[in-house]
Amino acid sequence: MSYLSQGDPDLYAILGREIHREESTLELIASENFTSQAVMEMAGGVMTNKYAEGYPGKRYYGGCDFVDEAEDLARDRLKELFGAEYVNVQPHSGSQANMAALMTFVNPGDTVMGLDLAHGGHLTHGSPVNFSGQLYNFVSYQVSQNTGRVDFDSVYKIAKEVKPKLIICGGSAYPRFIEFEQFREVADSVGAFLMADIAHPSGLVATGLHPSPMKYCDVITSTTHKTLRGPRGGIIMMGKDFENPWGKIAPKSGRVKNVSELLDSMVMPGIQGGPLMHIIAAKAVAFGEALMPEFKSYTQEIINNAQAMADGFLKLDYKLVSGGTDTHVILIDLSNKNITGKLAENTLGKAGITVNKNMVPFDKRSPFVTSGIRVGTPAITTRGMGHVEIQKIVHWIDEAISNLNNEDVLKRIKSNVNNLCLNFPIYSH
Ligand code: DSN
Repeated sequence: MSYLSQGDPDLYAILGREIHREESTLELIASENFTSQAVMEMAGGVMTNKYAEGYPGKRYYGGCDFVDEAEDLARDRLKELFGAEYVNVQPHSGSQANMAALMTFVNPGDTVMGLDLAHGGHLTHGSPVNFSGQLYNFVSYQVSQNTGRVDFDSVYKIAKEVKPKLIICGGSAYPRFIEFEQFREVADSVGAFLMADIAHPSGLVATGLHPSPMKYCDVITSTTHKTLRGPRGGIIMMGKDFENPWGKIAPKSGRVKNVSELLDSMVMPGIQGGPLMHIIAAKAVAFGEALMPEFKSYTQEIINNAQAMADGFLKLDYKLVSGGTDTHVILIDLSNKNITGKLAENTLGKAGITVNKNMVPFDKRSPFVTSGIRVGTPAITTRGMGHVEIQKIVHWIDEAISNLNNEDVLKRIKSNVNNLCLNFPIYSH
């Protein structure tokens, strides 16, 4: 019996359509994944009922014994997963995590450097339409046109010129390992703090398949739902806590000794109220899963699949930003294929393949049109797809892009996609 089908048939039908979409199409959005049923059970469970402003042992509400246990477990598992001395598991999202970290380390008006959005950065790394670009004086650095990788000569030059208080490394569409060590050298050369946003590769970092930022960065933020395969949410970590260097005052608690206390108080009460305890508990479930040996094999397979996919595209004369990938992300520059990112996204959608249009470095088109698409392998790898399926998928993507206006071809690909998906069920129950 489904309570939803009885109580709200409209939403039950909508949910059914979404389940069908997820089951019957190929999810290649690099930031999406399919959580385990255990994670979903916790995320859909009774802890959604509980108010628990504060932190374990120091709440503003009674009745927090069991949510305290869940949050403590989430924090302990996360520390173990990344080798972090400090963690905060309360941010509702990656953007909230970034907001709390920025508000702790810099003041409004301060200069901060971040990767240009069109070069693989993120909205919260200084986009003028985001709080980050509005509150702080962001100066963007870019990738080199030749290599598609961060242009460190230029990063040094900009840093010397603008003397940032903080530099953010990482982003949303950077297919290569984030160069934490090199960024540390730049940050040290100008006395800046270094923040890593590992929202995309965090699952790969957790399993040692991507370098770790812990010893290089002052603060690290991430989401929990991409390669880490947890519920939607954010986290903040520090490899090592350190003394509050500015004598900053924390909201509510006043003067505090360590940066960890500032970060905690900036998350709550600084920018958030009641934590989402059902999500925090579901994060704990996901961190437990990520500590299992099977998770390392899974993340290795994500990378194998992405590299096989990149090779397949290169053979078909697709231009890949940076020439390939070290991770789960491939950024395809479609300018030699005579199709915009927007049209490619729509066309592939008709063929049952979900991707997102994406700006490419030095893109002349707007973010609503773009010259590229971003594809990623975390979700199809969770389904168990491997090398054989990757070859088919690359072929179908190319066939669809080459037959934009041929509805029959698109329909045939959709039916092939559907048949393939039937062999890789996500939620068999
Ligand atoms: N929207 C996320 C992504 O797709 O990478 C970043 O916030």
